[in-house]
Amino acid sequence: MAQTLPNNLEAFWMPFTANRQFKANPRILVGAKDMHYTSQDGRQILDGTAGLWAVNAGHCREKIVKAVQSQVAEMEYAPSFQMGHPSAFEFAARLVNLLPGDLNHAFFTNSGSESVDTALKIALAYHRAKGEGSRTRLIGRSKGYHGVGFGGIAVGGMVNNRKFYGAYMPGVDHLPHTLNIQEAAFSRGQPAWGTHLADALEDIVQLHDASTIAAVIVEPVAGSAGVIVPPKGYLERLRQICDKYGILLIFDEVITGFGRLGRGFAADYFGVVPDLMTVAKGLTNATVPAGAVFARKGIYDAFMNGPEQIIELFHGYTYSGHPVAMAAGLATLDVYQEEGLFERAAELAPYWENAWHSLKGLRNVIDIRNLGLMGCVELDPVPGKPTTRGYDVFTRAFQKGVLVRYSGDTIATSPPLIVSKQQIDQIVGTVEESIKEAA
Ligand code: PXG
Repeated sequence: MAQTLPNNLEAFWMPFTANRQFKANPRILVGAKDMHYTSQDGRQILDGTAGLWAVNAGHCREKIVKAVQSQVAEMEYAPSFQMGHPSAFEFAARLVNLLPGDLNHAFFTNSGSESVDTALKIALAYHRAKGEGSRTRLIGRSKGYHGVGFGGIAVGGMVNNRKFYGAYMPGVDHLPHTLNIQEAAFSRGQPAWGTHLADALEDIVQLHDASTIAAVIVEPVAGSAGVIVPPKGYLERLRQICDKYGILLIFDEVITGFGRLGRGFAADYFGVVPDLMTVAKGLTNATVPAGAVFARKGIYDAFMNGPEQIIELFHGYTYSGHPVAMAAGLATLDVYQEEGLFERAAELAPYWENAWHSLKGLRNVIDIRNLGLMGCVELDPVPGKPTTRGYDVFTRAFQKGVLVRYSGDTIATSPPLIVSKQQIDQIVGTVEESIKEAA
């Protein structure tokens, strides 16, 4: 059903978008079902990115739509401060059942950025509650993306997300990122090179002393920076060093959570349980904005010690545990489970890997990286004009009916987990054609 384009695109200041470039040549989506968007000019666009790494069960799934419709009609909102409503407790209980280890508690937020800031605050307050208030330093990683709050950009490592915003938060150090095209280009899955990079945490401890360090936050697989897969043994080593020094390990699973790697969470996939985990996106299949932080039992318990009439954590959002988000989330979990979508992603992962790596040798392709149903192709930048080749490939693919993400000269993909092999071929084939045609 074609809809008319509003005749003025000026008022909406678009996020993470070259506004003038977009408004001169807009790409407008007006409908969505399963694996496809409908564009404003009436074309079916195969969704190679699950929206923004989020719509893991596919678009407009009937069960989720109905759950949202009925919740919004029954009780559209109820507070979670000093009040409760059943679906928030039910959703939290079902979520923690899915999680590895003793990640037994869920704190609800509205986005990945809020989840990150929440997790950092819990980490700081936890040490204080344990009588170790000197542990205030936070460690992120170069090329990390942890959303756009001041906490998230402080621990994040993407320079354009940081350099405009002053001094953000003090007391933050960064581990080196693990991308090394010279050593590990075209690795299938986890690269063999780079485990030693985790030892940089030891160096930071030697510099500042463990007694000053609260937490380390990393994406198990970096998404936004272009599918940077951890070297074999790297996350295990980070876990060991954190344990040795009493430092909390936070996994930011906003992208890797909910089946992206073919298991519930990256923590399951890698067999490494963090102390805190942040999620959003796939939590509600992106139907309603929502995020969460999961905490291990010992962390929650550390807060439950003072007088019972005192609020244990002075933190929360008007919309924490919003009933419509909880309804969407419960229905989303049903769909994931009834359709075995995490297992489906695991079954498709080898096919996905082969499809992407078939592009090795194509002109201008300098690396291909993949894990689970995440994949990316790194292009050699046009000399003196970084990002133009990535944009060229992205717009050509869109014209050919496939939505991919481009970030600089990296083309990234992460389809809904309901993708078929034929659709994988269409995504990869379209990217191939677009790379061949692009300057
Ligand atoms: N952590 C991670 C690991 C993320 O990927 C956030 C936190 C922030 O989530 P919110 O909900 O506040 O946006 C993210 C978000 C992209 C892209 O294509 C990635 C994200 C968002 C938009 C675009 O790289 N990730």
